[in-house]
Amino acid sequence: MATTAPTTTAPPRRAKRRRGPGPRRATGLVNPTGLVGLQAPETSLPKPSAATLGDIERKVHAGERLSAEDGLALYACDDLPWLGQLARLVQRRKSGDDVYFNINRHINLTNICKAYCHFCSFRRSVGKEGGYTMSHDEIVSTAVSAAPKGITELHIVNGLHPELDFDYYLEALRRLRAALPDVHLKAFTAVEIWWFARITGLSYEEVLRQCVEAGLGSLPGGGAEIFAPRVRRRICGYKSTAEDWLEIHRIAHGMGLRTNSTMLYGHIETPEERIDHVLRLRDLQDETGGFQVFIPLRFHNEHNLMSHLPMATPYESLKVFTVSRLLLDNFDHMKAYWIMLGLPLAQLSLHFGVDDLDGTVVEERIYHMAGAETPHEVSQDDLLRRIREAGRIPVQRDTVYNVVQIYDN
Ligand code: V47
Repeated sequence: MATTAPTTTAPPRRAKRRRGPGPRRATGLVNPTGLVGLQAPETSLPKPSAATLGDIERKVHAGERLSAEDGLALYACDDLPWLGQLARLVQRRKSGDDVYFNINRHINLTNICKAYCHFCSFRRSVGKEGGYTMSHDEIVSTAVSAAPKGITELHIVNGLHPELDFDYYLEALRRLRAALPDVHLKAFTAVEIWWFARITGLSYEEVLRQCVEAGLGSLPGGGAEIFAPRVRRRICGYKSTAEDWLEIHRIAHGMGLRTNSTMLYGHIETPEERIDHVLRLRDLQDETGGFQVFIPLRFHNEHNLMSHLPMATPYESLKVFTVSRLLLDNFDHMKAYWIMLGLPLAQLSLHFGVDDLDGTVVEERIYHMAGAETPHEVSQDDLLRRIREAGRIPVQRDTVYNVVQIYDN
């Protein structure tokens, strides 16, 4: 894969910038040097009483919805095994002993990005060392080279390139669909859809319609970060607001597209802000039913503007998984993205509400540039072994959770 400017069919440059319907905030680019003093919040939640926890346990057993206050009590609870049992109970009702995975390949078409998200180690500015943009030939050959592995999905997430036309992305979809007609194209976060609307002047709906026509199958869940404006302003002030992110998913669901959802945790957010985030997702899911899965993404702290922050411990990660699973009663699945957690913690999370381990991935850039020491690829045999070792049944799925194969022997 290219790490510099492409040598074959160079991607077309956008001739003229037109503003779309996205917000015309005077935000501008955030000065990246101004925010290195961001600190993790000092949180000391009052310990919940036995009666409060007993009431939550009763609600979970009865299938009653938990409130934001219940969520806060759960974050304040230190009894991780108890939290795990409750989360596993909720998960078991949804998917029993099945644990899903898919065979996929990640491709990041470009890392050139106009936004300065403080957690991002992947982005580069135009003309700076390490920036790359793949040509269409490179995109297709990268995807085709993964086909013998039996991939059913291409996961495509990119920077907000200030000079590429929307047509570069549409052409990438068209070329991939022509080359691999049976492979599902899960592409472009809601933030990218927002960006395409800005640079073309098209509505979100029209951007999505053109993407679907070119081959888009579903949207990945990235770009959500933390919805609370206090955090968003500080860590990713340039990109779309929470309202834009949610609106784009609402429109996508209305068009029949399934989408995923994420939350970037373990930096400057408070437990209250994590709860606000998942409850906003829960509200939209009540309205549309279009989310397939919730994916908590653990912040990785190397080579970015928040490197001074400690990373969430395994204990904290498992707590985020359990509380999220308990609050998101209308979500069928919760995914542990092993690339960020490491396979050992991802495996453990199967007893803390998780029922999906993502996929084989093959090559990953966003987290590895942020210091992730996990491998770039896991073999199917390794995934099967880890799922079985946890006492569960591996189920290969496609992107929209159709069962491809059950490994129950
Ligand atoms: O939005 C970026 C996150 C997301 C860092 O839909 C970081 O199945 C941690 O969308 N540390 C993009 N996280 C990735 C994404 C995704 C990943 C896996 C599965 C799916 C899915 C979607 O990556 C960004 C941001 O939240 N991110 N930098 C970092 N240093």
